[in-house]
Amino acid sequence: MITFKTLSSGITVLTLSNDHATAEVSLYGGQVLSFKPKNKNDIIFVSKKSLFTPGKAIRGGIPVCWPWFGPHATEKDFPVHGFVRTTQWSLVSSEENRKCTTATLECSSSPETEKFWPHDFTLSLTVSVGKNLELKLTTKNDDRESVSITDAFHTYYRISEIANVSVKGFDGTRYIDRVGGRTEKNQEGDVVISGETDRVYLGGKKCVVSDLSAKRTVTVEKDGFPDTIVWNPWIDRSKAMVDFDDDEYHCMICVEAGSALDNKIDLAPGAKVTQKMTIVPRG
Ligand code: TA6
Repeated sequence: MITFKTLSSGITVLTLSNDHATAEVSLYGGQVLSFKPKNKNDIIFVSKKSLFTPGKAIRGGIPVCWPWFGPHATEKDFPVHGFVRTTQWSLVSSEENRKCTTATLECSSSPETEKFWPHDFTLSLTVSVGKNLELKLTTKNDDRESVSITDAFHTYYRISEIANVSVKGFDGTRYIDRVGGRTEKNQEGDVVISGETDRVYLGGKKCVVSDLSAKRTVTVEKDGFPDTIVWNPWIDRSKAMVDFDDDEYHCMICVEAGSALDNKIDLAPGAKVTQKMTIVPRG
């Protein structure tokens, strides 16, 4: 079943529910805000201080970073992580079967998006809710010129306590450490967080976010996203964010499926690409 609600800010949120799970998706930003497997706690984190204000990105959920990841390459004043997380999307189709409930959202070029990116495009996001949560992002280049994009599903996971969480699957993987510059390093063992962390892991098909005290694991599978970004703001960066509570770094970790930094995707006129991420909860 799919139902709609409108928040006081005017933001419309879809609720997709079935026998397996319930999820919420905001049309503003095309952003998943919640995924609760039946009788379980939410897997997804949204800050209690998130602004939910048009013009500002929602702090939490699964923001879609597109058509660039991180700061714009040349324009300092352009929005970090692109502009579709502050764009209004529309629901274009939905479907339901025994296994899942699916909604497809779309946004496309407009005079507003052309201020930041002078290209015609159609971006569609398919969210399927069942035992797993599956997201598919299809970029179609409607322009007469070739375009290059970087992107990510900037997923915020709700966790019991950062000290009890590790991310498995990157032992021996090279990564770019973005804290205090940009240095390439090698991961040894599981990823554990004990300070500000902002890393782009280069490669790997899947990883597992393991939450010991919640006795829960979340496997993140991906296709078409060569990178995985792991982010926790820790103490000072948390304090610096107006839309994030000072202590919330304890109960979130971002593990993002991305095509970031130098992993640009080139699209000829008329070409399209589909990238996929599946979240598989256990426990
Ligand atoms: O994905 C990690 C990151 O790029 C960090 O550098 C950090 O700033 C974070 O995203 C959040 O970005 P935002 O623009 O949402 O504040």
